Amino acid sequence: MTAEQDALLNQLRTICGPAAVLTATRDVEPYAVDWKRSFVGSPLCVVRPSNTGEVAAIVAACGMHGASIVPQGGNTGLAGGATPDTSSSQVLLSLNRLSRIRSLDPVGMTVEVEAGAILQSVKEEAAKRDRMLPVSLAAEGSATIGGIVSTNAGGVNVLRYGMTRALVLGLEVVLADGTIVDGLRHLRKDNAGYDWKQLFIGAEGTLGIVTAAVLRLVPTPRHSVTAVLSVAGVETAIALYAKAQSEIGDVLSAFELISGDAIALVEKHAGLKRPIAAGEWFLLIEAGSSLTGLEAAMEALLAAAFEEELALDGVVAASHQQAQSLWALREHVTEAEAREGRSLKHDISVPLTAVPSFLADARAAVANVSGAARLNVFGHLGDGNLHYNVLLGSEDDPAAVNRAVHDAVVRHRGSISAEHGLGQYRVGEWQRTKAAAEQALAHAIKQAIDPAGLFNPGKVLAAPTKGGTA
Ligand code: 2HG
Ligand code: ZN
Repeated sequence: MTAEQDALLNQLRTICGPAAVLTATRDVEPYAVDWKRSFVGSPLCVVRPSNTGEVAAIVAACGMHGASIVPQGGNTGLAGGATPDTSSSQVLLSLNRLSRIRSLDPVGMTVEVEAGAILQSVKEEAAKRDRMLPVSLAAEGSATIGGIVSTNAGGVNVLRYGMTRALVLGLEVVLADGTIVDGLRHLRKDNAGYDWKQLFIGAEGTLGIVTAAVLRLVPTPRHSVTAVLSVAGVETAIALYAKAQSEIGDVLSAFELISGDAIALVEKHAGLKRPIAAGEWFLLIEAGSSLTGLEAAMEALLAAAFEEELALDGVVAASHQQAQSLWALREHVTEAEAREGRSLKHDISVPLTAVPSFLADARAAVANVSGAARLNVFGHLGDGNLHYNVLLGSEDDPAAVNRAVHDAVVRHRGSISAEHGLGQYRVGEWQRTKAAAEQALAHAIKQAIDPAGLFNPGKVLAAPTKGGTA
């Protein structure tokens, strides 16, 4: 350890108290590895401030001593955005102790909450006041507000409520020089100048530290209904989606796609059983409303789907418990995939109507570069967002498979990261596939806000190449 690093550690201990600065290997390890154990880092220390003032002082101290900062919330990300590098020189800033719900207004329908608050606990607080924070993720028991804002998290209800960005009304952030910017306004309408908070949403901690947010709440739907259908092909799934939009579009809250192979993995590893006869694809459809009559509307949709031979089989949940067990099939796919073996994640989106041709194109492209790869495809069909995951054979080259899938995405004018972000995992592919002018814009923003590269270096942005940015 250098004398400069030693001086920094002492300063951090003075700012937050010695107990909030972790350096012992066993204390640091849980923060240094992502949950899937795909990324392993080694920070100088983990620092756990308890308020925004301490965060600001930490940032200023790190700036002074030239130590870069990796912010972390619940450590549930899938792109390595919150994992430090292996240089043993970065400060891992855990926001977990900033976990207060500062206020909750059920009439104005807003909540002001600190970055380290767990998504599920904020949802539970809102539910007590008959309000809902409509971000639904399998990881919501650990994911934090700062994390979902910083990654612009998606989830299964984006179809109705939008990505996290659509819910953020105000932010408090700490800038690279330690300035605290208080933008915690509870306003639905605010056109007084540039909407700077948008820059920090989805920036994955590369521009500043989000310490608190004001989020929009919605009324809790009093009634909800869940159905699972099986269909023969993805074209049929899309036809069914269009029909669902026409019939129940204003109450539709999820329209998820799960391949028959993914369901088979869930049956194998999670011990769950498919509730209906198999097709090539399964659809999980949910609707919610404060008005009654949802069940009848969903039954009518299913009846029409059978009549028009769009669906092979289907079931509408008869109880809340049954709805939960239908959702369990979907929620266990990630875990089942991890248990099956080495997998390569692709979080892609294409225009909805391009999904069938993307699937055919990507399948051929993957087969071309790999002998033994198997596909595990599922996702948020209504959003055009597929988790096009590939279970690799022992001889398969992950980089070649990555490129094959992403090239198919580019051919369909899609995105190589729909909801998980770039983190460190997709930086190289971002650099390879993103237009030069867009990369230049991203670097100009970084340069303007964090010129010394203090925040989360190596994430989101690749270093500019000589003489240009692409
Ligand atoms: C989901 O939709 C998550 O369940 C995880 O975004 C996706 O495991 C994945 O690839
Ligand atoms: Zn997802």
